[in-house]
Amino acid sequence: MSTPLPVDHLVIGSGFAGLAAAIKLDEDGERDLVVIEKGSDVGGTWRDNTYPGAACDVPSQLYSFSFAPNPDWSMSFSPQPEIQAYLQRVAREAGVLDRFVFDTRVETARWDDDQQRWMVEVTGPDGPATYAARTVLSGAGGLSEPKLPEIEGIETFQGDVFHSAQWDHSVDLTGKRVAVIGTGASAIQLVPELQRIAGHVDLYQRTAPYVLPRHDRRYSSLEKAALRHVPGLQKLYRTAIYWGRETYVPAFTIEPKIAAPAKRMALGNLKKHVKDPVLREKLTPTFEIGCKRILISNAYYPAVASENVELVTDPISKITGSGIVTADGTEREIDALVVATGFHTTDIPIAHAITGRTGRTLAERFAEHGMWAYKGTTIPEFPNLFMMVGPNTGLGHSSMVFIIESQVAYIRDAIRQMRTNRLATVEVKEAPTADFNAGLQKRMKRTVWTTGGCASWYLDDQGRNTTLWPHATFTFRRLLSRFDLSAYTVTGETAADETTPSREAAHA
Ligand code: N01
Repeated sequence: MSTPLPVDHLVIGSGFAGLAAAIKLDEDGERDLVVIEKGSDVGGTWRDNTYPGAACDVPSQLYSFSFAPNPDWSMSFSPQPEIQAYLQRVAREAGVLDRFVFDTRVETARWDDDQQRWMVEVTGPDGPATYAARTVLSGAGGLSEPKLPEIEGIETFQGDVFHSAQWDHSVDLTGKRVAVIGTGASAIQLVPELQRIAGHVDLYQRTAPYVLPRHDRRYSSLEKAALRHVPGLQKLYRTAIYWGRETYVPAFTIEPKIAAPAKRMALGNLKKHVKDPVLREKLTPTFEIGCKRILISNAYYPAVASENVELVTDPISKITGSGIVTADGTEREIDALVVATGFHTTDIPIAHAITGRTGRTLAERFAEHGMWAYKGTTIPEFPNLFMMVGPNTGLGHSSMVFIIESQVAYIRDAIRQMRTNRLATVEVKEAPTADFNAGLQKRMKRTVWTTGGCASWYLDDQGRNTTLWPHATFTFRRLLSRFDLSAYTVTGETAADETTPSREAAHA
């Protein structure tokens, strides 16, 4: 076995979260840091989701780092290639890329209580390696592991088949008969693109979503110049969008009736674009708006109403070598199959890879009570582990970048306090974690995600919402504004900690 490489901080993933952590820790002078990234580039979900039509449904001005404003967004809702290019540029300009290790996967991370370090096994192009890290910051993402549908016979299909998050650009779907399974946020973006090029599209819908109009527009050169040159303008614009979005929170978390105008708007959008009453009926949601993610598109309903698209609502019973069979016995032949069936959200793969102080994996710990964490970030039994986009940090209404920056601020403060107080470890206590989560789950009872009459990826198999944040995002920011050491059990540094060579020294 190779000698472990000592490192102060090991970050998993280089999406928005991993990148923000690397940049901000670097600014704090925490230079002994490595970012392990399984892909060949930065970007996370924005690197992976390259399906046609992929774009953000949160306004670009807010869906970007507060510390790296971009006056050059072309549209009010950015397309995926622009977000990916933005992240590449931010990483390059921050000068942190020399600490990124690409094409390398974290296999396991195990807490070694004697050494008070995380032993992190990775596999990269040169084979396996081990890091001995003081802290691990996971930015592995909540929507990173594609979820494939468990449908009888899917493995026997002879044509091309791929998940929306693993789009196979080598397959030309022009003129082909294509089936799409799923009608979530990804599907509604890719279906209009497929409809334009495919010969025929069968769209398999299990649950009809609410789809609002997408108020998207191109920024003029004048607007871009103003955002670039007028002091404070872009910040003001971002702030206005932020507060506009926060006004949605009560409709999700307190009283769904407040969302009645949004519901009317979505049904009006459907009525405007779909004239056939039978099709319209099939596309009409049967649950409260907000229970599932509210989608936005101007192109989806017109695409579904097109001649070359069939909306199939009969349940799928099996997939054959050449088509899909529904419960009524109909088989529809296809050349290619796109599964837009979402992600593993409440059973995140990284939880199986991380083993804490007591010898239990995160997944085993979560099995007790569902995914949980203190302030979405730290977990009892897992010293010096910080999760970004952890349990109950997801949003249905605003930008995850705001949440990520709040968590990064909390983690920076933790690391600062560890340095100042010469602490080797910080581990959140059980009681504050249990209290925090009891409060969240109590609050969940009245949210539309619980009362709205739908099944969604927000809920785990016990019906607990372990994914979303049920308050305003400014509440989250306030809660994480300072690392509250009193909620943690700590141990002091030993002489050995002080003499550990830096990673650079170990490499030299
Ligand atoms: O996945 P989803 P997604 N047979 O889980 C259906 C983010 N995102 O990739 O509703 C048949 O929402 C399932 O049906 P049902 C965003 O947070 C953001 O679309 O469960 N159907 C559903 O229709 C989003 O919420 C952007 O009944 C099956 C669909 O597949 C999250 O990613 C863009 C099935 C899955 O929808 C996930 O979105 C895209 C089966 N066996 C995504 N299994 C932005 O713009 C599942 N389905 C920022």
